Amino acid sequence: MLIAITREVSRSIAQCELTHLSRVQIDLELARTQHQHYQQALTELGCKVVGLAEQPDLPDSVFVEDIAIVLDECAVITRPGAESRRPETDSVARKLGEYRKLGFIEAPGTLDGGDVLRVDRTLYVGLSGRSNNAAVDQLRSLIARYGYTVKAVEVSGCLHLKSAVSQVAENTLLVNPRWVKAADFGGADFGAVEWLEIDPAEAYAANTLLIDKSIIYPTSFPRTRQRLEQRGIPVVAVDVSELQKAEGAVTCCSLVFKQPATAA
Ligand code: CIR
Repeated sequence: MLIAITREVSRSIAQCELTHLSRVQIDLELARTQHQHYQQALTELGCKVVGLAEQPDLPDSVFVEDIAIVLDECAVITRPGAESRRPETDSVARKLGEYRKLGFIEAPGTLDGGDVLRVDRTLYVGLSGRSNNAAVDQLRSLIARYGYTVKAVEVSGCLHLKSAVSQVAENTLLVNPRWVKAADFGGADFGAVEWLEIDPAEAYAANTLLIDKSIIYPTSFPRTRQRLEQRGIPVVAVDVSELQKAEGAVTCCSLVFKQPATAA
């Protein structure tokens, strides 16, 4: 059983952080409807959705991915790079504490979960505007005991590492080659992983949420979707236009992890 932690879209989402996008009006009701459809997609793919209460004063709190890294053995609560997002951690930590032992990133470390791409036992961490080397070192020392390798990689031109690269199948990564370098992901620990490039006309198309063998994927990238389907990757398409205006995507709206076998 997979658990997917989500959080209702905040009524203050119009005041969200924006780094690479200009502010445009967000339709709150539509954002909430789209978020419900996203949660339905998670349910259809076998997740039990655990919804956290809305945080009316925290505009970006729907983007729960940034607040934790959840592994089978533990969860690490981040210290988000944007100061406005740091109060989001308390309630996520309380919920995750029901499922995992917790570790914490501390100052001067800053880390957003959107910068962490796990492939098997390797965690790639994007050194974006949100995540720094101090956090990489802390993350490494928190999880090395479980046999994970933590590797910092350069990312430029986008908000997070997973804006530029995400996993779409056991052995395939979807990538925007303008924002990350394939060579950074090489090495013996990376085995025979293949790169699939996005359609160049769809810069934001590299973020997908892999659940088992299917991906949840925005409707707004039809060209890249065609590339994915040609590879035989099952796509569950969701319209997330309003969350995209807040610089969100599909990985960022959930924390998906295995329920421990011993949990009720
Ligand atoms: C932010 O700038 O923090 C939010 N407006 C968007 C966060 C999106 N998070 C993600 O893709 N992991």
